[in-house]
Amino acid sequence: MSVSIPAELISQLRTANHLVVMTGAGVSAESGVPTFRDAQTGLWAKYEPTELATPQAFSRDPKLVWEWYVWRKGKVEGVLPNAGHHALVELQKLASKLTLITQNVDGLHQQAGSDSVIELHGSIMRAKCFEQNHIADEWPDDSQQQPPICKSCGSLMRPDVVWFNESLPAKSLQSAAEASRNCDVFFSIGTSSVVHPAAALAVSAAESGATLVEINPNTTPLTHQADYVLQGASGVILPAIVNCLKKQN
Ligand code: BV8
Repeated sequence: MSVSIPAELISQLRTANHLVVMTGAGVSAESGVPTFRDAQTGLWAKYEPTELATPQAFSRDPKLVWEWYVWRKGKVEGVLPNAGHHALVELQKLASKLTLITQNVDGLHQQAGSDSVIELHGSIMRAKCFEQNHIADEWPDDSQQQPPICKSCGSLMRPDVVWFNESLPAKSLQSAAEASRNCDVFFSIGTSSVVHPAAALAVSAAESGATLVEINPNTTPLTHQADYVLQGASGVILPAIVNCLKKQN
């Protein structure tokens, strides 16, 4: 499937000093990971993700929320990064500087080989305890009790992700905000651009003078503000951008 990338975008990318890429669940869709707002399947069909991904839901029914994450973690284990993830690794090599920020919790950017990924919403591959944030060295055995108990303090274990109504990791958000204010081109890829404060980063970049590029098969609240709207799948568009950059001028 041939994709045409605007020549002026390619020339901007060639001369850019700093690219920022922010990804959402859409980048993992082509790996077979359901996006965050995809219809939940089976047992989970009757729940809204935003109702389960909260500390209140966990306090109300820790077993239900724990089991939802074990189900989602199972969906991610065994899937592979797709052409979009790999193209971002290539882009990081071609660019003078590229800061990769993700809202995803699936670890697929790291698995593809991207380094220093800023995970704004944590990782479903890690667990920590609810009371004191003790991070577990490995995913805790929950055969005896769901959720399992923290070995350090005895409180309940939970996934190391940022729930709604929880603050994002301060250092990650600060690095992401700093990069967004100081970049030449900001890519918003595979995100519905409705979750804050992540969604505000693209606007901050645009307000700081960056060229804004959106890659998404659908429109989002950001689309009207983007300088380039590349409507399509990231697994197709990102490799096309890398191929254009690899061609000599
Ligand atoms: C906070 C981890 C302070 C958990 C997640 C300002 C305005 C409005 C609301 C707020 C605001 N400030 C704060 C809020 C409240 C809230 C919020 O944003 N609510 C929204 C929903 C209205 N934000 C928070 O609570 C944040 N915390 O602000 O703290 C605070 C402190 C104390 C007390 C109160 C406040 C925390 C937000 C983080 C929540 N955690 N994830 C988990 O995963 O279980 S967010 C969750 O949504 C995922 O991380 C996901 O990544 C993220 C965003 O979703 P997307 O990635 O965009 O995925 P989605 O499915 O929506 O869209 C996929 C897109 O891909 C689509 O556009 C689709 O078209 C596209 N696509 C599909 N296929 C492809 C594709 N694109 C490219 N290629 C393809 N092939």
